[in-house]
Amino acid sequence: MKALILVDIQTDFLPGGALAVPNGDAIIPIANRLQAVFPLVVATQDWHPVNHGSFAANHPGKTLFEQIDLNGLTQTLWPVHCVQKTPGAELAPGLEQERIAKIFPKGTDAGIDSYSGLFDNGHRKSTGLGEWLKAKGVTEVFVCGLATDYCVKFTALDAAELGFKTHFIEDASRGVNLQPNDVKNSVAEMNRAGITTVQSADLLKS
Ligand code: VGL
Ligand code: ZN
Repeated sequence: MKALILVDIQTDFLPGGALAVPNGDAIIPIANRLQAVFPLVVATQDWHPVNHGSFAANHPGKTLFEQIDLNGLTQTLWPVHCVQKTPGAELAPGLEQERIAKIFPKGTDAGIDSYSGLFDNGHRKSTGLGEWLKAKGVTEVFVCGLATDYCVKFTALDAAELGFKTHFIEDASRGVNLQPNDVKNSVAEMNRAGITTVQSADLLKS
């Protein structure tokens, strides 16, 4: 069975949000159309406590987008975003949610970030998404959302590593590009890991 994984399509990642992804809102109508052609749809939700270690504000003297060591892992410092129970952490208001079977929160532990929707950045704990998909009989996943160069990429890489046939839906994703080629390099990295790049039109035409 095939599943669609909607990664972090949340208010804080949309234009005007705390960690806005350029043109992030452009993916919402595409994500809505895609949901109709999948038998199973799941979503991930960046869901940080206010004291999260990925927030620059929690490291006095450090600046935004600087890299630090956080409990043994390299961590980019982000603006405060997707704080649990705040409006910015909600799934985007325009995203249809009736067909989302389950939402998997991630980044809930203050001491470690979780770009992937499957495991934290140290691969120490599972979110349960991989096990849940396997229990449903899913063998093939299609990943899209925000942001291509962080949470989408790491979700797709982990899914491929778990043995799912994995696809990246390019036009249903947008990236941050802290460095100008980050998105391009991320797509290449996914492709090298055996993840195929597809466009929404390829999935919607059949
Ligand atoms: C994300 C940076 C920090 C993402 C989440 O969803 O791609 N990026 N937290
Ligand atoms: Zn985050």
